[in-house]
Amino acid sequence: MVQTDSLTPKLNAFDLSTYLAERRQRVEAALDQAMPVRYPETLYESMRYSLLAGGKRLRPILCLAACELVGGSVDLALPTACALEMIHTMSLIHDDLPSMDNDDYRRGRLTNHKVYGEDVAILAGDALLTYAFEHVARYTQGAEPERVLRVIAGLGKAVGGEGLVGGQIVDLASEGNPDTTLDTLNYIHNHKTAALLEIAVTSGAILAGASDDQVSQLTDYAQRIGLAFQIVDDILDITSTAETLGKSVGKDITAQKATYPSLWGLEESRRQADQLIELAKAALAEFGALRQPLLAIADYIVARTY
Ligand code: GRG
Repeated sequence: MVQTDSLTPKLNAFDLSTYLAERRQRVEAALDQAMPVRYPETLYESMRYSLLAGGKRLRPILCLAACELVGGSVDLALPTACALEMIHTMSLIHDDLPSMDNDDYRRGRLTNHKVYGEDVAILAGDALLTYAFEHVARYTQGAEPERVLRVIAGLGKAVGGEGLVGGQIVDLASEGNPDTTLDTLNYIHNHKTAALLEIAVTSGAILAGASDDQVSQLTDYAQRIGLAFQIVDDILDITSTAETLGKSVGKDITAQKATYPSLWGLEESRRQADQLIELAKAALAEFGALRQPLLAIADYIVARTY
């Protein structure tokens, strides 16, 4: 048991689905406003096609929750929250390309390159990625410039060779290799999945003026939910359906990809994910009642069905 303090009844009463629905709405509206169609229209239509295609909006919601946890406002972190979703969407567009995972469906609709062609999809990803940085720099208001710089540096690290790109290249190199080790699998997903979740959480806190100790506790929280998120993703690829996930299923087995279930089996994978979530929640022990959303989101990550 992690939650044994006097806050437990209040924390249990937290209504996560209302919270997520309200936050999603706020993020959707901000994304819609941030990315109007302009010339050259095909590019912007392609960017909006994927950016406004739904999705859980987990990264922006985590960013806003971490900002509020440390005493900041939603408005303070909203540009960074939008930038995180732009970066995440870019990574999905590029991940789905024929030269990467070669997927036809994402978020319940045809992938970007299936609709706009590979050339436009690559450029839409590039434009989303670069605009994300511009958006943070141009529209963040009320934060000390040094904090904004830290956020921009952190976003760059999370995307590049020490983040998404590093994880993706090791993932591609491991495809079809039956000897992929747990260390390699952890490397892939700490970079491909956990790195962006980590900067999502820490960026919100940094903007609100979190201390080094607080950032370090939130980093522990984010790395643990990040790995748990990926373990659940691997499980759902086996146990769920394309209709529920809005993307192809069973691809990991077809591509002979090492996954957590392929190394541990389904039951042990679930146990490991649960254990990581308990450790993630424990990392927030020193925060007060405002940690409710982050605790509930951690539970949601292992309970999710899509
Ligand atoms: C070009 C800079 C650059 C990077 C691209 C393609 C790539 C490098 C990295 C792949 C990263 C990737 C797609 C990781 C998978 C992360 C993951 C678990 C995605 C699913 O996230 P959800 O479930 O999706 O939050 P929704 O649709 O709900 O947002």
